[in-house]
Amino acid sequence: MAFKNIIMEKKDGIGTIKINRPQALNALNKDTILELSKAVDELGNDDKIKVAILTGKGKAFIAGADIKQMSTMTPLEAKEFAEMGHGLLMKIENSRLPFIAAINGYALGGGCEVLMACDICIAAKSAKLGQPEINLGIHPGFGGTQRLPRLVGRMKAKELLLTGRNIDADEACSIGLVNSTVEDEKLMETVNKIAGRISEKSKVQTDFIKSLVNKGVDIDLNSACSLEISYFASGFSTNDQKEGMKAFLEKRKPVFKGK
Ligand code: DAK
Repeated sequence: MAFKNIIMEKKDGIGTIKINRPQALNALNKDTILELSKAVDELGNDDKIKVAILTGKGKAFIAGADIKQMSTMTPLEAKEFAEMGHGLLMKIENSRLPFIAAINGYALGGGCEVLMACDICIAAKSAKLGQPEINLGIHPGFGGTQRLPRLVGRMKAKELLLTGRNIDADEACSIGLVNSTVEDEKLMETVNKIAGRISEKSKVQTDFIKSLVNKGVDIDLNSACSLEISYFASGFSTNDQKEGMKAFLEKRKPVFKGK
């Protein structure tokens, strides 16, 4: 389908979604959230796609939810808007595809919340991240009060949420909010390299791993380990397991078919 606020590309098993509202620093209005939702569905339903990249055009990844649009919302409209945002982030989190966030600039408010729903996050050195909602007299509405403490711990999360202080990419990396930082001009090359590497793996297993980690961290260790045992066993019904082990024994590179 044709999109207005995003650009989607598919190449070599990698689906790239670029948010394309640079005039508003890629702020998330309702239309953009809907388009992102459709794009996430489309990539997830495309058998050829193994991994997705999310990035922004211009100097922002996403500078937050659209403040102009939010400024006149009634409580009911705010609820619907928050539900839309949560729906999108759950879709990314529950997608079979690993999502890599390429943070090319500002990732504030809703933008920081989007990156936290992704699986791997690489930031350009010049990126700025944070949850500045408190400066607008609100608190995060797309999961920031929940995912941030799970990622960086309660104390650090509360400091960032309560002060609304933005941090640079290196600090974000030091607290575990992003995986690594790279020089700005190396961002897409680095992210594409990681995506390329993942795209060669068994997509059954990339799906299992993502799902096990996401489900496992929210339940007790015993139940989580039982879940791992059952996924592990079902992996042995796949051709990819047979191919992976056969290739090892034959001293060659495996060719995974995702079955
Ligand atoms: N929304 C709408 N427009 C935005 C925007 C945003 N979040 N961020 C920037 N823009 C627009 C600016 O208004 C400006 O538009 P024009 O004036 O040219 O028409 C254009 O983008 C360029 O921005 P600046 O001129 O400000 O650019 P600078 O380089 O000077 O500054 C900046 C960049 C990122 C420091 C600054 O733009 C800024 O502080 N932006 C706002 C950052 C922010 O506060 N982000 C958090 C947004 S709040 C909820 C649902 C969701 C949420 C909360 C509750 N419920 C329903 C309960 C989520 C909330 C948020 O994300």
